[in-house]
Amino acid sequence: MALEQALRGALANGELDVHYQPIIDLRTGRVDGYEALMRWTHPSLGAVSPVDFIPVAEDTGLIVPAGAWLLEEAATRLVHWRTTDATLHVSVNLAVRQLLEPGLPDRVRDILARTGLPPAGLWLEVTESGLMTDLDTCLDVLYQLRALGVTLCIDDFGTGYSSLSYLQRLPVAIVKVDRAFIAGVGEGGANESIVRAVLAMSQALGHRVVAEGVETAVQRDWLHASGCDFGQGWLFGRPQPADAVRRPAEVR
Ligand code: G
Ligand code: G
Ligand code: MN
Ligand code: NA
Repeated sequence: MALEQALRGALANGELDVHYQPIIDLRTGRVDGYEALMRWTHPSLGAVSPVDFIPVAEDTGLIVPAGAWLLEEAATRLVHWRTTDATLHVSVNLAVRQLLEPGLPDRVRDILARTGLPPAGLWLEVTESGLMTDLDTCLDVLYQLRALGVTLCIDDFGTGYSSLSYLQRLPVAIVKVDRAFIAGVGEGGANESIVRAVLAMSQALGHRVVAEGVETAVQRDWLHASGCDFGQGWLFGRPQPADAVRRPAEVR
């Protein structure tokens, strides 16, 4: 189909780009790192939403070369940014297709070696729903990745299984709470008890928590007061091209 044909040429034609969205340490208000998000601008279609092209990239397997390109691009960028702030991290989404591709841990190890990014400076995000397609194989790969020293995150938490026993089996250090649950917190919304439960569960397992989709100061303050470690969302900054991104020096 048309999108698939167009996407096949995107990587070779230099149509892919990376935007970066800041992830804020809620205790200090400082930028702790960035999530790298893939963007595609086709010469005639214009900007194609990741919501439309990521699933196509996954189905066709194009996510494997595109994801490898993104990993290297983001790691290279971070090494550059770390010359002025040596603690910054970059967080990269991994589709299940990438996890299941043999050799991912080797690829990640190569990229870390070539770019010089310390392993802990790389966060890798996987979704609950993705892992469920082949949990045993995914777990095996996740353990290999963790052995490299990278930081693993469960993304979109709350939208899938989200059980305590499931979370306990995953070798992750970070839980990213889906933005659907962040709406209305601080205003007495029903989500408050859900987010409190996720925070308690994560803390019990020793995981740190990122709240996604933080749009207001009220949400930020409630999350901070409730013990959430990090926030990400339009309040702090939208995903932007590397040269436009908010840098850590701008304390807010
Ligand atoms: O950035 P928003 O920017 O619109 O992204 C929409 C969706 O696309 C999100 O669910 C996000 O996780 C996903 N996405 C963005 N970039 C990547 C990527 O590089 N890899 C994968 N697997 N998903 C991505
Ligand atoms: O699925 P994932 O969480 O990786 O994708 C993040 C998506 O959420 C991106 O599309 C990004 O543009 C979007 N996003 C980031 N911050 C906000 C926010 O504060 N509000 C809303 N509505 N969307 C956001
Ligand atoms: Mn993500
Ligand atoms: Na998410």
